Amino acid sequence: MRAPTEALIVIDVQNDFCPGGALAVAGGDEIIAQINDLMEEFETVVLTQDWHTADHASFAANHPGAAPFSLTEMPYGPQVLWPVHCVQGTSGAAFHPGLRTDPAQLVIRKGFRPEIDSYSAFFENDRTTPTGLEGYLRARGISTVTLVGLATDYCVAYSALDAARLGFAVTILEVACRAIDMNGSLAEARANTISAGVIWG
Ligand code: VGL
Ligand code: ZN
Repeated sequence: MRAPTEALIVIDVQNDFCPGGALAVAGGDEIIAQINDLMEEFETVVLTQDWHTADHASFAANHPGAAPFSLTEMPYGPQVLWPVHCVQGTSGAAFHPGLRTDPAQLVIRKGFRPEIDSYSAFFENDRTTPTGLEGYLRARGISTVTLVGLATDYCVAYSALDAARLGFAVTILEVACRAIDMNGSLAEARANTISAGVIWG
């Protein structure tokens, strides 16, 4: 068992990020058994769930003429335009059926404001609008977080950067993550998180 000051944060293990899903990450389902086992080690387990409105600004389909995976400029900075994914209440937004959800005490939903995307479990992409996870972890005496899930180079990495910035000790357990890896995004995520003090374990 880990110390009670440690939390496991499971990022976006949802159908749309697994093979067959709308924004499938290669091998996304391969990590599930290991994540399920890992939940046994932690008293505090948090799941995140990407949870978009159908009119969400991060969807290429809502930008006439824009191709999925192209870049656009939002008021808060550059934003990748994604295929429609994880729409609230759809089966694509549901957790993968193989993922254990009973051990989790908290599910953080993110990306539900139509005008702003939210990769990180802590802040939306403006890096200032909080999800409330920081307060939850601090109130429970958590100082160390282990991050697993999908996708390594987007939601896992952004969560890790924010957690490190907030002063948590952070490990990305890479064997229990899978990446989108688009235009060098995985190498960039690795470099940025390592500079921020994140451990890749
Ligand atoms: C994610 C792209 C769009 C992720 C979520 O979970 O990494 N990536 N929405
Ligand atoms: Zn999303």
